[in-house]
Amino acid sequence: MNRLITTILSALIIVGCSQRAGNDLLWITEGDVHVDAEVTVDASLDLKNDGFIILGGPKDRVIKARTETGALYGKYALQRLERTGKASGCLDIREEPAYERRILNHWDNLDNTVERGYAGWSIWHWGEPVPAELIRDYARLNASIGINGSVLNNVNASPGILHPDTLARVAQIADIMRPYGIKVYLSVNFSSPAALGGLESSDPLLPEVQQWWKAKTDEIYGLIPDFGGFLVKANSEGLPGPQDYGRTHADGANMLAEALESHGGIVMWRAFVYSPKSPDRANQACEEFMPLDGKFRDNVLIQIKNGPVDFQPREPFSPLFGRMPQTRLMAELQITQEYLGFSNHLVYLHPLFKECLDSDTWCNGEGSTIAAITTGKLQPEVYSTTAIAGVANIGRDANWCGHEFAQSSWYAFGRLAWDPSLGSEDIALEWLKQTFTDDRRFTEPVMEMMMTSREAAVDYMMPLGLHHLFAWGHHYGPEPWCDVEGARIDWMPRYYHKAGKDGIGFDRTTEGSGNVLQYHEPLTSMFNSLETCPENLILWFHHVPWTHEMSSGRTIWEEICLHYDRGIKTVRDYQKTWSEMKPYIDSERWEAVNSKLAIQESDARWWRDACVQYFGEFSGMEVPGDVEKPQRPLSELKKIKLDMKHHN
Ligand code: BDP
Repeated sequence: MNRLITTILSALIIVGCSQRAGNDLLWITEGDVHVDAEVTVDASLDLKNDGFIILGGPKDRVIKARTETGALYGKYALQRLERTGKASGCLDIREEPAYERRILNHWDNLDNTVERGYAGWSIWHWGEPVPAELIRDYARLNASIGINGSVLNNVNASPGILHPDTLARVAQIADIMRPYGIKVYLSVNFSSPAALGGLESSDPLLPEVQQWWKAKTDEIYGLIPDFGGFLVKANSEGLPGPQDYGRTHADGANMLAEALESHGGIVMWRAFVYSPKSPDRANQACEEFMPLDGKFRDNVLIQIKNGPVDFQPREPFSPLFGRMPQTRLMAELQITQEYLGFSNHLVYLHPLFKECLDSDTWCNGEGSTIAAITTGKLQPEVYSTTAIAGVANIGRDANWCGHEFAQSSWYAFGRLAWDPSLGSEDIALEWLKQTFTDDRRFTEPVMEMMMTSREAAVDYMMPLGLHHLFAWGHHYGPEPWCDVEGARIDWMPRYYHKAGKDGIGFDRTTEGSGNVLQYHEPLTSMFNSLETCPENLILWFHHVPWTHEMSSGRTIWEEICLHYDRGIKTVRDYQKTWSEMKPYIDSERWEAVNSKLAIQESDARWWRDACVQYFGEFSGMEVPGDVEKPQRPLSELKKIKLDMKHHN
C-alpha cells in the first residue's frame, strides 16, 4: 500500500549539523536544507533493503522507497545532488546499498578515552548526561551517507559494557539514533560470564555459560528491540577467548550467534589474531581461520582487516578474503589514522579503501574481488547478510575528526559502503563541494591534493612495501631501529624490514615464510617472482640486495631515497597550493589546515631523516645527488620521545 508521508518536504529534513555551537563544519552544513519532493514509502516496491528511487524534474520530484529509512536516504541523496549541482534536470535514479550493514566501529572506552582516537574524548560521554543533540547530529551525518550501524565501544572491550546500568544508557543512545536508521551494536569481552556474571568459567561449551549469554542477550533486546549484535576480539593481543578453554573461534562465535539468532542479531568475529610464536605474522589469520571454514553459524561474519598485518599505509590485501568460501566475510577498514599521521596529516583514505575492495583474490577465477566476495555477489547462497566496518575517527573535537580533511575519510567510508564502485575523485569532489565551496579554483587543486595524499604518505613513511617502521606503542613517528633486547622481537620493526648488510625486505616467498602460498594463482607466482612482483610491494614479499636493479634502472637503495624525497616534495606542493586557497574559504579552517600541513612537512622530513640514515648505515651507499640530504642526525632522532598524553 502506498503511503504518502508528505508532499512538500521543505523544512522537514533539518540537516544543519554543528557539533558545537558555532562550528558547523561538515558536509551537511549551515542550517536547514530543503528538498522539495513527494515521498512515498511502499513496502511492495521491488527494491533491495533501504534502496530508493528518485524521479522527475525539479517541479515534480518524486522519491520512492520500501522503508522509512530508504526514504530518508533518498532525501539525503537528492539534497546531495542539489548541493553538488547535479539536480537541475530530470532525474531517473535507482539506488540500492551494496552492503546490508554499513557500520562504524568506535574504539571508545567507558572512561571516555578513545583507543587510537585523535579527536578528543568519546562522543558518548559515558558517565555523564547523554548528549542528545550531539548524538542526533552524529546520526544525521551518518544517515546522510548511508551508514546504518554503530558499534559503540572498543574491541578491547570491558565486561562493564554489559552491566545493566551501561545497557540502560546504550538504550538511550539507540533511541536517539533509531529515527536515522542506525542500529547499535556492542563489542563484548569473551570472559564476561566470569568477569561480570560471577560464573567460574566462560567456556563456550558449558551450558551455564551459554545460558548466561542467552539471558544477557534477551535483556539487551528487552531494552533495544532492534539491537544489531556483537563484535568480538578474542584470543588476540592478550584478550580472552574460546582458546583459553581449548575451544575454537567457531565454538565461541557460534555460542554467541545462537543467543542472538532468534532476535535477528549477528556476530562479527574478528580475524585479527597473531601469535608471537608464528614465524610470519602475516600468515597467522589464515593459519587459524582457514580450517574453520564452513563451521560458523549463518549469523556470524568474520571481520577481516584489509591487510594481513595491521592497517599499514600500504599492504597487499589479506589472503584470508580468498580462503573461506563457505563463510560470510566482511572487511574492516581503518578510518582513524593510527598509522597515517594521526589527525595531523592530510590523508584522504578512499583510494586505500578502494584498493582493498577492488583487489582480485582469484578465489573463483578472475573477478573475485574483495568487493564481489563481501557483497555476496560471488556466492549469494553463503551470504545471508553482508557487512562492512570502518574504525571511526570521531571524537569530541569541534571539527569531529581532529583534522578538517579527516572528515573526508569518514564521508568516503559511508559512500563506499553504499556503493564500492564509486570513484575516489567523485567522492572527494562531492565532499569538497558540500564542505567548502564549489568554486573550481578551489575544488580542482584541492582535489588533486586529496587524490595524491595517500601515496604521498606511503612515500614519506614506508615506500616500496616497507611496513611497520613505527615507533613502538604510539605508531606515530619512525623507529626503524627499534629492536629492544629481550623484547618480543618477532613483531618489532626490525623484524618487518630485516635490513642488514646483505639487503632489505621480508622474504615471504616460497623460499621464505611462504606467505605467497596463501594467495591464489596467478598471484602466488606473481608475488613470488622478483620479476613480476609489483614494485610498490617488493619489500613486503622479497629480501633484496641494496644493489637490486628496479625497473627505473636505479638500485633499490636509490629508489628508497627518491620515494622519501618525493613524499616530502609532495607535501611542500600541498603547502604551496593551500597558500593560494585562502580567498576561497573561511580563515578559521584555512589556518587550521595550514598549520597541520606544516606539521606534516616536518614529520615527512623526520621520517626521511630516520629511515634514509638508518638504512644507509647498512647499505653503505651515499644518498643520490639529486635528492635533498637528511638534516637531523640519527643520534638526535633516537632521543625523540613522543608525549602521547594528548593522544588518548
Ligand atoms: C592495532 C591497534 C590496537 C588495536 C588492535 C586491534 O594498535 O590499538 O586494539 O589493532 O585492532 O592496530 O585489535
